[in-house]
Amino acid sequence: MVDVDKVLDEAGLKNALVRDYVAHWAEVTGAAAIEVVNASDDARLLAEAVAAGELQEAGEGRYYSRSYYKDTARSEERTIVATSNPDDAGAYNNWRPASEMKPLLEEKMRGASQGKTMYVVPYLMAPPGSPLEPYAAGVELTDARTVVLHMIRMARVGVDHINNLADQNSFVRAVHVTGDLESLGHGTDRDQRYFVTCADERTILHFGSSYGGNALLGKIAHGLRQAAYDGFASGKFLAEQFMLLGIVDKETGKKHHIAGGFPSASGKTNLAMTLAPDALGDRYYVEFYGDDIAWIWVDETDGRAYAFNPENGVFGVAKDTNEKTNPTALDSIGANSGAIFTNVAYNEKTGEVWWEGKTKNPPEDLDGWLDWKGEPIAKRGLGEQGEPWAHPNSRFTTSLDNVPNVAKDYDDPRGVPLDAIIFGGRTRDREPLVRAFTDLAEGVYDGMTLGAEATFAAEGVEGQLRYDPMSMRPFMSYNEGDYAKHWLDVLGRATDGPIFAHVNWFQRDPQDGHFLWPGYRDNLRALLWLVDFKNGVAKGTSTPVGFIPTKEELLLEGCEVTPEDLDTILSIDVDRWKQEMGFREEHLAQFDRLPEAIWEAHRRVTNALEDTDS
Ligand code: OXD
Ligand code: MN
Repeated sequence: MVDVDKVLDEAGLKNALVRDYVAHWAEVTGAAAIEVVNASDDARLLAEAVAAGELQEAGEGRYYSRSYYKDTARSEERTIVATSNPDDAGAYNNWRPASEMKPLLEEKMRGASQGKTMYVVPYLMAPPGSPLEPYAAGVELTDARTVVLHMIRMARVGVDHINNLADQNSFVRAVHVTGDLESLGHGTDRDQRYFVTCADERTILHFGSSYGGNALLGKIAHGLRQAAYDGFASGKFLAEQFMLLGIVDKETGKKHHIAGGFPSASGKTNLAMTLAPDALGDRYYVEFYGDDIAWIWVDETDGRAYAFNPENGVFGVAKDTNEKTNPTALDSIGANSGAIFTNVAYNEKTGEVWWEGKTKNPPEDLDGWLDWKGEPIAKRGLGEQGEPWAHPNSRFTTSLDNVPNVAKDYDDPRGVPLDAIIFGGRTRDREPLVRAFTDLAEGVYDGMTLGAEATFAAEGVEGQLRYDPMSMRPFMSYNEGDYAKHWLDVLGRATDGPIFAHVNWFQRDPQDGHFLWPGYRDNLRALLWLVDFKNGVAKGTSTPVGFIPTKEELLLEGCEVTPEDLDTILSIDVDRWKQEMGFREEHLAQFDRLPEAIWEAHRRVTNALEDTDS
């Protein structure tokens, strides 16, 4: 048996409730050793992971790892929110009673870390000193060293974060046990994996993975699911899967902040890290705050909404990250960044890494290249030639201070005042470049009906979206009707609240399929219009679905877009919109307790469309 008290004393871990929690799970999991982690342990842990073969060196000061090949993505179907209140059940949160799930998970975890070290990772999901700090502390217990190294990059890690809590009990208990990955029955009816957030007890129990959001519990499980629940239970804040950026006007010195939700594969990380287009670079500078999570609240003393990114790093999708799509990301994972790559292709002779879309073609010389499963590319049979080298969900992990345009005030505990909240899906028709709403209920309604095209037509009806309310579908931790009401309540307190808008970079020509808008850095032009619109400088054109820029209001200098394409993306297709309203009605009807204000917004838009000629 490990002498838990001795280890915790030596580590200076004083919080008595954390000590009880660690002792309990040390006994349950049967771990052979316990180690308390601070961020300053990073270099030693990296060296140990390399020596143990868990990481390989990928050039100077960069690292490479592979997960078990069936353990590559967040597993929504195995993810459960468990509470003692059945009213918490919603359409998406796979609600179960806590009384059923907690004993089940304890049973799965019993003895499952035998022979391993249980790392105690005290962390904070907020800039220290933030008004939301009482919701941000946690202690992850994990039996995987690579998970610890990821947590050090993605959160603020160290014992001080929990020793000094004003309320010593205000930490999230987050237990991660890897399990025997090869015998978990992934995707079968004997699947042993469970990823459970016991939200009303602030306890997270994840069993059966060592990858991504299934294992780094500060990120999604705490930063989104638990925090969203805490925000609702306290009535104080929102926790959303949003990016956060700032736009500095160098001429006037003014700065505006925009947060936004995008379903997966809609370019959220690229937008968060964007730079101004060359032609506008003398005047505008874009600052990065975060690419995945924002916590938002209203300061009633000045009536403004504020936001911060609770994370300390970026866990970015590698696929298609390149000089054009995201040069900032490439700069943040260079030599000596300490970046960790997972499930990309790796050259065991040179330490280089590669993923689909990093360059147009894969490296020509196959010598030393291994695919994400560790198989030599040069030995691939004919039938495997077209197989991807990297897994589509392969990742890079790097800390915020490696991002070249990270905002100077990214860890300001007061957060930054929010000027706009945007939603953006991937839609090949119907959705204009940008449409803005001045009404809170219409903004929340737009978020609740956010979606992206199904990747395969077979997944749904032609033209129908896979709805992903607020880009939170996989992270909803309580009932969606209550969630919409909570949005209205929180932001309803603002007297100078953010404007809302919907953006779409992905309209295509129906004939030849080309994208009508160049995208990437040019997307800033739509955001600049939105800022002008909020400030009353641009007036836009009123349509049933919001205000759309006029051509003259968009800053188009140096932008390669044809006048015809511009006409299309600055207008609305009334017939397609009418069809969409029918789909939306069905989608919203699945949520009980949806506030009347949201239904009213839906009816207002529907009626306005009915009154408009096609
Ligand atoms: C996600 C992530 O899975 O951000 O959404 O990792
Ligand atoms: Mn995410």
